[in-house]
Amino acid sequence: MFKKVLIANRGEIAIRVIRACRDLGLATVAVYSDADRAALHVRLADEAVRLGPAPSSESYLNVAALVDAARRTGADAVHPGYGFLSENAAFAEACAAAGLVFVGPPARAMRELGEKTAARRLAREAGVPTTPGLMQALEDPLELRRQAHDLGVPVVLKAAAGGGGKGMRIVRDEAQLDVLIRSAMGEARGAFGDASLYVEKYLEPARHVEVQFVADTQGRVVWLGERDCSVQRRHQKLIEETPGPGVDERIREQLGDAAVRLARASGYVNAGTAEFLIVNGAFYFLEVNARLQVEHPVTEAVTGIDLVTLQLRIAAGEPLPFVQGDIVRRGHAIECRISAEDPYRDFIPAAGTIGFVREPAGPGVRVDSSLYPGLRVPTEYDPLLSKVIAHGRDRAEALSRMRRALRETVVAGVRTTIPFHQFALEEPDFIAGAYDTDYVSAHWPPAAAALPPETVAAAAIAAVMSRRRHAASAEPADGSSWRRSAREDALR
Ligand code: MV4
Repeated sequence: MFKKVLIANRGEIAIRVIRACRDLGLATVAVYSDADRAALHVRLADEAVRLGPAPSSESYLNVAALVDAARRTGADAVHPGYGFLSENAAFAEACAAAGLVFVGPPARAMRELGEKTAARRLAREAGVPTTPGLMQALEDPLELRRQAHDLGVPVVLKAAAGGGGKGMRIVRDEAQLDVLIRSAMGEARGAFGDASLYVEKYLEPARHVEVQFVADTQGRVVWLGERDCSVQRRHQKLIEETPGPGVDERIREQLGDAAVRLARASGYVNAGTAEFLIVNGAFYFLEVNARLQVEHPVTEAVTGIDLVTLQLRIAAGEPLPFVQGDIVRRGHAIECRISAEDPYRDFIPAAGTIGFVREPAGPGVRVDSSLYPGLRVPTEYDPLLSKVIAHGRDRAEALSRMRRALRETVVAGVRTTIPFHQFALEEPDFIAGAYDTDYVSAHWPPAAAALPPETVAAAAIAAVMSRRRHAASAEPADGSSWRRSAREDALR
């Protein structure tokens, strides 16, 4: 086992990794940008190294600065968390070249799975059903149009170098194809430096289900159950749970088997996730995420396995401490992501300084959080602040504990996704487990009558206060640019 781990990330996941290192007796090195000087992960690590200015490109994506920080502090391993450089094969190689163990899959596996049509070809060769569509990335908009036309709308355009919905466009009307191809290519070029796209038949309504797997350096692969992640907005997940409400034992075994075959076919080592769509009892492979995922705690809750210490042990060359037959999944777990987004304004990122914070606790409740009073929520990064995870003997108990946890939670100073979660946990379709990828657009925002009165009151107070602030500053005297009324705000 190594002695000192550099955590190439920020926020709640950096804290999660620091905790795992502590549990293993490993020293920790945090890194931070100028926007994160006062962040919790910096204070919780043994040491911290400044990377650079706030923009990710100059800090958390700065490979040279990260490798240099590891060298200067004598770290012998690097944990990338999720996002940032976690699926970047060049970063894994740069770590290896500097004599650092990268806590993640081999660069070769990352590269193959990162090119999403290569991953689709790999799935096909491994006998895993994929969504109908292209098996080769295209850079020519005319060729893309022809292929999309042949598939027939609805289709979805996806960035070949992307994943997770970035650069993704759903095309329901062929007349919009050209415009959407252009905008998807632009977004893909901007986000990944690669404009190439592929096109798939758009399947709906579907459940979005992913399978957690772990693989060691000795070639053993074990799957640890699935997570339903259908509740998303702007391709950001809001709620995840395990087991998936619509997943029966037969399809669960098939999904697990498919995930293991994908892991073996790609030469995977460490923790990974295979994403699928389930439509009418049939499943289709989407992509493999070659990293730890945000929602890993729900799998930890039902399996009792600490995935982050396991990642570190695997990276150190230790064999998996269990075989498939040892895996017992107990009860049900659900996660609500608390992000600095305004659920009443289409989940646009919200800015602010955290005032009062109260985070929940008690039986069956876990919180992975980067919150503290006085935190200035940076707008440069992902808006995730905290994750609340509830575990129970069955789904009803997990949901009940989540309701209790959300009632206890207070995050003052910034709009958060909490009102959405409180809504969903009381909403009949969600309670029945009868939801799919259309859930958020079909149910949110609800009519004001369906909102809890305290939510309407809070929105009204917030609107009045923000109007007062604006009135005292630079608003035109005729009030022409004043904000919507409190009631309109509440209704949105
Ligand atoms: C799809 C799909 C339907 N058909 N692909 C979203 C992120 C990602 N990794 C894959 N995603 C999807 N890919 C095909 N061919 C549906 C989703 C999807 C989704 C789409 C719209 C709104 C919410 C969604 C939630 C989960 C998955």
